[in-house]
Amino acid sequence: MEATMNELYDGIINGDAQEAKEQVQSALDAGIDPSSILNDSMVKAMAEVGRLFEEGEYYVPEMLISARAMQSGLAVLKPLLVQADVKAVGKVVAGTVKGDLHDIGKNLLCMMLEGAGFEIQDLGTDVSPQKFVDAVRAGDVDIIALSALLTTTMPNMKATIQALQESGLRERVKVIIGGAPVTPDYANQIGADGYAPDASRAVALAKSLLGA
Ligand code: B1M
Repeated sequence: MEATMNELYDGIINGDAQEAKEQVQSALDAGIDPSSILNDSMVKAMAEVGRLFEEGEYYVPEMLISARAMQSGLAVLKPLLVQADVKAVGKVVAGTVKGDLHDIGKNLLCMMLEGAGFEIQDLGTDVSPQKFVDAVRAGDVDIIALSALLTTTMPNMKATIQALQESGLRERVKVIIGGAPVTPDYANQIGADGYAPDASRAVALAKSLLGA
């Protein structure tokens, strides 16, 4: 069990997508809980990749291939995080804000929300405030979920909330925010309805905002 989790961790750090996929499957076959596979091995591996980048041992290409390995492991986990038989609790429009290309946390968020019965419209990465506004105007959206991984792109969360206000749509939706540099204080400061430190707590937050 321990060996599989270590090999998965190493597979992601080494950017070996095939290994990551196989080790997620082995861990599942060994009966390890999907959330433990995710949090105790995969998410930790990505944090280590970040550390290696900070120390100058990894460069952008290494971060990118680790991200690909992470995504290929997540694809194996997805069916277990997403159950098809839960009834719709509300609609969430999710995206990583303008200027920001990090999508692993946002994808995880979408998977978990979907697993909890939310309808998801994923706008992807580098999403402009106007695109969020257009999505709210177009449909029955209950929650806007904004992700940012860079301190330089966090201000685009504020810009998105401002754009919703200027379009007269702010009262129609709840706005939740998250991502590594984001804090509860920042959420208060920019007038978001809530902050969550990880994807599973974002699900609890989304449910509580809708009274579900
Ligand atoms: Co980038 N990167 N990156 N990167 N990258 C970070 C974020 C960084 C912390 C690395 C470091 O220096 N230690 C640093 C940011 C520093 C800062 O601003 N404070 C950084 C940098 C500097 C950069 C570039 C500028 C590098 C360069 O070009 N010189 C560049 C920017 C590109 C851009 O976006 N414009 C860049 C590029 C990239 C890659 C493209 C190579 C790749 C991303 C690939 C992809 O996403 N498809 C990448 C990666 C992989 C990382 C690290 C290593 C890992 C991120 C990750 O996927 N983590 C990251 C280091 C780190 O985070 N420690 C780093 C795993 C994921 C599950 O966690 O996304 O945090 P995370 O999501 C978490 C929570 O944050 C939360 O839930 C998840 C857990 O359940 N969460 C939410 C996220 N969104 C949420 C929304 C919510 C609620 C919770 O509600 C709405």
